[in-house]
Amino acid sequence: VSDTILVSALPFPFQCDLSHTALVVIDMQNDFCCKGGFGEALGNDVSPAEAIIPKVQSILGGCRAIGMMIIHTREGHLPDLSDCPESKLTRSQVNGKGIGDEGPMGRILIRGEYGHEIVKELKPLANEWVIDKPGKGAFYNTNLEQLLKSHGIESLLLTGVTTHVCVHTTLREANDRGYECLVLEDATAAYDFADHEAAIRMVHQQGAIFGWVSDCNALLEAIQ
Ligand code: TIU
Repeated sequence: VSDTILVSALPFPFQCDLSHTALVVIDMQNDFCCKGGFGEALGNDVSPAEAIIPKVQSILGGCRAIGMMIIHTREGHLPDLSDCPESKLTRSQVNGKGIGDEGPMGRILIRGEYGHEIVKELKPLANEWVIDKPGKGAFYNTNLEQLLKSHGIESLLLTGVTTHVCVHTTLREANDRGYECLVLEDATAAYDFADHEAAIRMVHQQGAIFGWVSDCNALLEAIQ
């Protein structure tokens, strides 16, 4: 079955077959989207991440309605930190607090803690996939590639936070593996808008060097 759509995008329209496309919602966790989490511990204002929750919600709704494969990712570590490189642990320490330390939402970036959970508005449904990743990219030390291959996925719709860190790393890893990626500009965010803007430009420059950029309205219009 071919269910090809064309989405208005930069640098030119994005084409995909919906039956071979997955929505990826990256790291929409309390730790990154709410006050008191890892994002704030690193010295950021997390409000831009919080602000995209309704946008991601609308995309989730649209993709759920057509039965698209949905994958949520979470950045985080085992309670004993055995999957966290010393380098990451050391550089997560800003103002005396970092990964594994007690924060207002439990131990920062630790699996099982409240801060590590996906925000309640975007809670994964039982039939959706959740990828726990120790790195910024969703492919490193996870079974994501195997999951995509076994479901015949060729194209990815990317949403979540932060645009220049985990979204970009995942995008680059996916692009190198041959996936066609569409980033939804208004369903992604960085703590500093300049980082978001630059990251978005880097996606579609040089003839879609990493992929395409579109927005929620254009995607919803194309899939409805
Ligand atoms: N710090 C920052 O911008 N992001 C992260 O550490 N992780 C994600 O982007 N998820």
